Amino acid sequence: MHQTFDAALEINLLHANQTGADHNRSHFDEWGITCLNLMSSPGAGKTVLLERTLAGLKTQFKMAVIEGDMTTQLDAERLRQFGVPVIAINTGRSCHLDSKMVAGGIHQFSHQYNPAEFDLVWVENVGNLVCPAEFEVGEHAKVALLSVTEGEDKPLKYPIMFQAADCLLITKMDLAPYLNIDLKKIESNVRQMNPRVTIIPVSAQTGEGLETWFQWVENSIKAEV
Ligand SMILES: Nc1nc2c(ncn2[C@@H]2O[C@H](COP(=O)(O)OP(=O)(O)O)[C@@H](O)[C@H]2O)c(=O)[nH]1
Ligand SMILES: [Mg+2]
Repeated sequence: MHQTFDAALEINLLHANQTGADHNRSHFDEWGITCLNLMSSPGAGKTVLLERTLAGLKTQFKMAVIEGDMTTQLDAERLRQFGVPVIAINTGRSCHLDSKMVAGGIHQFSHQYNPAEFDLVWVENVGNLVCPAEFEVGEHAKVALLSVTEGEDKPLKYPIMFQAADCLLITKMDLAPYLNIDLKKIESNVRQMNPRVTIIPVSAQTGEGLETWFQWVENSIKAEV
C-alpha cells in the first residue's frame, strides 16, 4: 500500500521537475547558452576540473557557473577567483539540485548579467552518485565523474548515474599507478551500463586528457547552436 503511494508520489515529483527542467532549457536555448551538468560523488574532482576548464576555455567561451552545495560558499568562492559569474545555491537537506532551485539561479543570473552574451553555463551538482542523475535541471548534457580511487564496481552499484551520463570522466588518473585498480574493468563496467557514453580519462593535476575534454565541451557547444 505504502509502496504504491510512494511510487505515485515519486512519479509526480519527477514529472513536475521535468516540466521545470524543460522550462529552464527553453531559457538557455533562447539565449544561445549550452548548459552542462557535472555530477559525481563528493570529492571526485568536480570543482578542480571546473577550475582547470574555466582557465583553459576562457579565451574561447564566455562562461558562468551555477554552484550547488548543501551548505557553504566554499566552492563558489574558489570559482569566483576565475573571474566568472558564480551563482551559489545551498540546497539545505536536499542531496541534489532540482529544476526549481536552478530556475532561481537562472533568474538571479539573468538579472545581474546579460545572458545573451554567454556561451556556456556549468552546473556543479551536489556531491552524490544517485539523486542528481534523476533530477534534470535543464541541462543539454550530463557529465559524470568517477575517480580512480572509488573502485571499479561503482558503475554496477550506481547504474542510474552511469546510464544517464553523456560523458564520463575518469578522474585523478595521476593516482592510478599507486592504486590496485583495473582501468579496463572500470571502462567495461561503464560500457555495460551505457554503451554510447564518451569516456575520457583525465588528471586535473598533470593535465592528462584535458585537451580531449575541452574538445568534447567545444563539440557540445557547437551541437547546441
Ligand atoms: N591527485 C589528484 N587529486 C585531485 C585531482 N582532482 C581533484 N583532486 C583532489 O580531490 C579533492 C576533491 O576535489 P574537488 O574538486 O573539491 O571535488 P568535488 O567535491 O567533486 O568538487 C581535492 O583535494 C582535490 O585537490 C586530480 O586530478 N588528481
Ligand atoms: Mg565541489
